[in-house]
Amino acid sequence: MKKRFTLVALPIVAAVAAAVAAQSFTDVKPSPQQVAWQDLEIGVLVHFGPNTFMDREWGDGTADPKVFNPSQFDPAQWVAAAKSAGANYLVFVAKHHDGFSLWPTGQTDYSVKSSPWRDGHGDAVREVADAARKTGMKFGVYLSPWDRHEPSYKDNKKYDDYYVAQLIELASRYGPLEEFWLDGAGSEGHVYDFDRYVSQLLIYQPNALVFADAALLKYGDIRWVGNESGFAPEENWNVLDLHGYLRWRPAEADTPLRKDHWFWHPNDEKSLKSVAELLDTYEKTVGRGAQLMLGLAPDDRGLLPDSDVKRLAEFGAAVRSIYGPDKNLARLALQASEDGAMGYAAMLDGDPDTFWSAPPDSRSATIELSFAAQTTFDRALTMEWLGDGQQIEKYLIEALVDGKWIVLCTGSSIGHKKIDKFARTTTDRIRLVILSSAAPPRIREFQLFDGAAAEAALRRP
Ligand code: FUL
Repeated sequence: MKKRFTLVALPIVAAVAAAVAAQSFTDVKPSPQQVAWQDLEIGVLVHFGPNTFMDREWGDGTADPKVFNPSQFDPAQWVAAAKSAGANYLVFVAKHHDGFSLWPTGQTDYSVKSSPWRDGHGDAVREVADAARKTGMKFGVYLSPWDRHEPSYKDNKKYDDYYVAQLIELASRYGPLEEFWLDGAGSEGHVYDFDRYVSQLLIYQPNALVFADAALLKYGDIRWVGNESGFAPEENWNVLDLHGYLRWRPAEADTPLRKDHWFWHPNDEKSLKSVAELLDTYEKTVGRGAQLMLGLAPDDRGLLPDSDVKRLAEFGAAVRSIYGPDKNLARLALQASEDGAMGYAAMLDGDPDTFWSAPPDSRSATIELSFAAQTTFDRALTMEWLGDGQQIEKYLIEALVDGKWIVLCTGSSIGHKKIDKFARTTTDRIRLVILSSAAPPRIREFQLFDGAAAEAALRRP
């Protein structure tokens, strides 16, 4: 469970707040890096270290480095498994709270250098980064501020120097970092110089996005969703308002593949989440415009257990069996486009790089689509174009059944992606009605799926 950082920078926040007082949520725009990151949708967070060998979640910093000795360390296997689940980036825990560094840092001997693994010449960060990039996956690191081993931790200033030196090593040696994790656990009471940390990071990695909890709004680019159970709120805005300080901070929902366990533990197969649970998590994270960050835990061999590899592949297949591009029934509307659906081609073409925009100055829209034949579906997927900020505030989806328009679902925010499930419906006409929007509504994609049969099959034991 995360504990929050204590915010010590309120005067700065207040000053900036005054400068942006006139802003509203819908004025704030994402950076190009945030837009690209949100398109990644699924990532994995890999925990591996002395804890893996000691049946522990939180090491106290006293573990003998000699315990770290995986016999079959193979990050290519982790990456392949992550890809099969649909993940597009990987964040590696380079140092957890126990202070053990998974790369040969020059700042301490408490690292892989003092372990028997690769005779003390290994560099796990390098091997993981290389394996990820080889397959086109983006790479990032987690460097725990809380350090239960490092003696200088007692002295704020000295520890800042230590942390910054480690951060510079990671930021300058391993190529582009997509995401940098600032985890807040255990740190209450300790004062960190976040201004210095983040400015140093950005010198070496100007495009890196910092993950942090909402209390660190000034330093983060991505916000912790607020739980580790794998869900985002149904109404999910990308902008956060901290006492008048408004910033685009998309949510990342981190949750482990094995319930409550970020590190591997022996005889723990029972905690592996089922495909149905993972699918539910997907729909409540990605399907609510947040990023899904799935925790993976290689075992003491340095491999993901077969059960986990299998589950990741099953999860990826389940998502594709329901939401795969070949299952998108809205494309049929495009094909049956004589009544003008062509005007909506950009939102029906399955290509999120194109979007449909309502006319300038409009604040609502009714998008009506006809199918050539009666069509049955039970869920919709809508993506808002966010380049100019998040605008849509209220919408509903309706179908014409027996000559009457019936409401299938209603919603507030749409954001990056919204999945709405409703009663299975057969119709040849459907409407997406944007009831209110702060600027002309813009839709990247509107898709329809008939997922009930595939979902029932997944839930069968
Ligand atoms: C938490 C940590 O305390 C856990 O051990 C884990 O690293 C998780 C992802 O973040 O705050």
